[in-house]
This record gives sequence, structure tokens and C-alpha cells, in this order.
Amino acid sequence: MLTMSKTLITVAPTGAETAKSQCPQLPTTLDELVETAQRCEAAGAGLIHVHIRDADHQPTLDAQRLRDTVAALREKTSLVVQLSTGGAVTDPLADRLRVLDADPDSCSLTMGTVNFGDGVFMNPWPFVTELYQLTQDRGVVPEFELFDLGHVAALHRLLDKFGPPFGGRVHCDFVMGVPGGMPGTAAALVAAVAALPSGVTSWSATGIGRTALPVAMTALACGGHLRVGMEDVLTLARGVPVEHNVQLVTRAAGLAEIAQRPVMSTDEVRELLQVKAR
Ligand code: KMH
Ligand code: ZN
Repeated sequence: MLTMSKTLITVAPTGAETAKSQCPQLPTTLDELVETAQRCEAAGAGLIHVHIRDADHQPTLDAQRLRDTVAALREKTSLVVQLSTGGAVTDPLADRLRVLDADPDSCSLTMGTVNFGDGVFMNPWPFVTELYQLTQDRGVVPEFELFDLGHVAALHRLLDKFGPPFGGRVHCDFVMGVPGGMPGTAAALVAAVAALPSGVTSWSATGIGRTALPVAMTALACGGHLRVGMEDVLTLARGVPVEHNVQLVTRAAGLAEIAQRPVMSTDEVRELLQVKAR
């Protein structure tokens, strides 16, 4: 099931949690996002996980903005475009379901509710199942976001009840080190990987903040792929801010090269995930 082949690098450049005022280099406008996507693709990214912001740099799930963003990324890059259905912790579930109207290649799909710092990231089971069936109907490849071991158990339940995703591949992403979720440690990642359903065909991992490097190095050693970006980490080392997402992609590509698992092209990522031609 899991092969030690090339490495998919996902870039998550923006997220919904960091304020532009506190981090002016965070890409929040469409122009900044496209410029980021182009540079990250050139540095080895194959997939972009997208959260968008409004004119005031606040997180939004505005339908027209989402469509414009997907169109711009498709026009200017060949990255696989994944829209977040997680949004911000304050986003209503109904708005999160409507993200699929923007017809992305892929979307995130979090497998359960989790405390998220001082907030609660709501993903009740009926929402998870409705969103999953929507991805199947619309031909969108889901990426199952796993913040905790219970989310892995929920993935077994989902696949048993509703069958495989669109395209037949099952791709997961471990998001580790969120205050409220599983810790960003090698031991936690190894345990979570061991608990995955047998139908999982690929997985990536990301560690929040200072857990980024231990998680990335463990993922590479275990045959996994990498997610990096300013959604998850804002410093390269203690006191050294990330100035551009391309620094994180370049560092990840270097680690992958050292592990003798060089980065995948965007065509190889499309093949891996069986993304629909649009
Ligand atoms: N912003 C977090 C509350 C996702 O993109 O699907 C949720 C999140 C997960 O970022
Ligand atoms: Zn996200």
C-alpha cells in the first residue's frame, strides 16, 4: 500500500488563523497567492491547500472569490488546487459545504471535531458524511485531515459505510501539534500511520510550529509525503521568521532529496491522487 517513492509537497500558504497585521508577508490577496503559488511550484510543490481572505484580509468563504481563486491558480500554475472546507473555526457548516461549488480539484475533509487552541473546530459526523458524499457526486478528490487518532478511527467508519473516494485513491494528511490534537512527535506519527485503514494509498504530514521538522523527517522516513507552509509554521528557526512560503517548500524539497525521495511533478501528483481532468 505505501511506497517509498517520490515525495508530494503540499504548500498551505495562508490558513485562516494568522492576521495580516501581525504577519504582513502572509499571502492574503489573490495576486500574492498566485505569486506564491508560482514560486512554490518552481521550488517543488505539487499541490496547494487554499484558504482565501476578503478585501480586509479576513478569512472568507465567499463563493465568487473562491471561483476566481481556483480559476487564477489554474491559469497561472499547474498545481493541483485544493480548497479548504475547514475554513476558520467560526465558519458555519453550510458555508463550508458550499466550497465545493467552486469546483476545485481536491478539498480538505476533516474527520472529526477537535479543540483548536482556544476554539473548537467543528466537524460533526453528519457534516463529515454529507461533505464526503458531495465530493463523490462532484468528482472532487478529498484529502482526509487527521488531527487525532480518533479521526483515523472515523476514517475506517467512513470508508466502510460510504466506499472509496472519487478516483479510488485514499489520501490523508496528518495535522499534528495543534493544541487540542495529537502531539507532533515521531511516536505519535508512527502510531497514527499504523492505525490507518488498509485502503489508504498515500498520506502526508505536517507539524505545527516547532514540531514541523520532527514531523517532516519522520514522515519521509516512514514513506509519507510533506505538507509545509505559513498556515502551519511562521518561523524557520527560533527568532527567524518565514519571509516567503517558498523558503519552506525549498527546505522540504531539500529534505526529500536527502531522503532520496525527490519531489513529484504536478503530473505525477495528478496521477497519484487520480484528479479529474477539468
Ligand atoms: N483553520 C482550521 C480551523 C482545513 O483547512 O480543512 C481548519 C483547517 C483545516 O485549516
Ligand atoms: Zn487549512
